[in-house]
Amino acid sequence: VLSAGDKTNVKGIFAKIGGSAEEYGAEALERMFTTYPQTKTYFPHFDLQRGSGQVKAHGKKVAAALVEAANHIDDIAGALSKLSDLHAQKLRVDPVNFKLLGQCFLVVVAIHQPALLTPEVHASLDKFLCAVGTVLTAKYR
Ligand code: ZNH
Repeated sequence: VLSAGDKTNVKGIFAKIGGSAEEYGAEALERMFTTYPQTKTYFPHFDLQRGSGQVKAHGKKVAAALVEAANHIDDIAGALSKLSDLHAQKLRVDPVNFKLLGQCFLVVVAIHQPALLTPEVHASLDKFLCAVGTVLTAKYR
């Protein structure tokens, strides 16, 4: 469960990241595909080469969903309800992969914003990304 402090930290870091979130989303995906090649199996229809326009566009969508979740941090399930349906009914991404992408996103933030990612903010962002993963896999059965 995200504490009041976690919520403040998460909103704060997204505010500071601003428009770079889109880039970070794409970089996190690239990092995930390189580090955990098994994750590529969900994207057989994508060009997954470095600098791929499809990965950039997808990174933008993922980042937008994270920003949306951060903006509705008291009701992440409501904010991502449609996306949760999509992942459960259509995409059926194995839940372990959400942890992998979350870790990659943390690494990307750490690389670009080392000063912002204090241990407290790191812990809060980690909890938040886990919460998003939980929501996106909540409707699996
Ligand atoms: Zn996912 C899709 C988000 C994770 C896989 N996604 C998607 C989208 C979004 C997202 C926003 C779009 C939708 C529409 O279009 O409507 N994801 C997300 C998030 C996360 C995720 C936020 C966390 C954090 N995913 C994930 C993972 C995976 C995935 C982990 C694997 C590995 N997704 C996916 C796919 C898709 C998606 C496959 C589809 C794509 C296309 O386009 O086709």
